[in-house]
Order: sequence, then structure tokens, then C-alpha cells
Amino acid sequence: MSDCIFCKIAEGTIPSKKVYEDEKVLAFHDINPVAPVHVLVIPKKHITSLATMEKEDQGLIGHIFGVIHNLAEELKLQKGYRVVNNCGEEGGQTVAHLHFHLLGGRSFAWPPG
Ligand code: DGP
Repeated sequence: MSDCIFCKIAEGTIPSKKVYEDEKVLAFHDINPVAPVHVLVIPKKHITSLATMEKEDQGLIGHIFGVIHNLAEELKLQKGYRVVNNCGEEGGQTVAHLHFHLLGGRSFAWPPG
């Protein structure tokens, strides 16, 4: 999608601080971190949200969770971490390209605000 900021990050036309990349997935530091570790993990393919994903994307999303598992180990989050997906307007999604927040390095409260 030509006007999607995360597509531009995925193709490298907007810079990011990458922590992982493969053929299908990119992980990079959030520009506005809310925890000592705050990484965004995205599919390179444009998927607007979990609400609009296709059945064919299920394997890709499973792969993303494998990447998150590995990143949590590499980033030494053995005390625990949180994975967040904000979906749609009421879910608090501000960028319309599927992404998962990997948050760690501090304790988190529940329920979220
Ligand atoms: P969400 O509210 O779940 O849609 O989160 C979007 C996140 O994306 C938010 O934490 C800030 C981050 N973000 C927005 N624009 C950029 C950018 O240009 N670069 C990076 N690294 N992060 C961005």
C-alpha cells in the first residue's frame, strides 16, 4: 500500500531500528516506547488488521509468534513480557498495518486502560 507507513518501513524507504528481518517479517523498535523493550513485529505483506486478515494469512501470523518467542529470548525477557495487538478504532489501533507490540523490561498492570 503506497500510503502505509509500515509498508514503507518494510521496504526500507522509511528508516527504522531493525531488530529482526526475514523474507516475511520485520521487527523494529517503536518510535514512542512505553517500556524499556518495545518492539513492533509486522508482516511485510500489507494486512490492515486482525479483523481483515484472510484465512491464508494464518500461517504467517503463526510465524510472527515464533519470531516473537525468539526475540523475547534474545532480548533477555526471561522474567516475562507482554504481546499486544490493538485492533480497530476501539482497540486503539493507530497504524492500519497489522503489528504486534512486544513489551518488556518492567511489570505491567491489568486490566489495560
Ligand atoms: P498502535 O496504536 O497499536 O497502532 O501502535 C502503533 C505504534 O506504531 C505506536 O506505538 C507508534 C509506532 N509508530 C508509528 N509510526 C512509527 C514510525 O514511523 N516508526 C516507528 N518505529 N514506530 C512508529
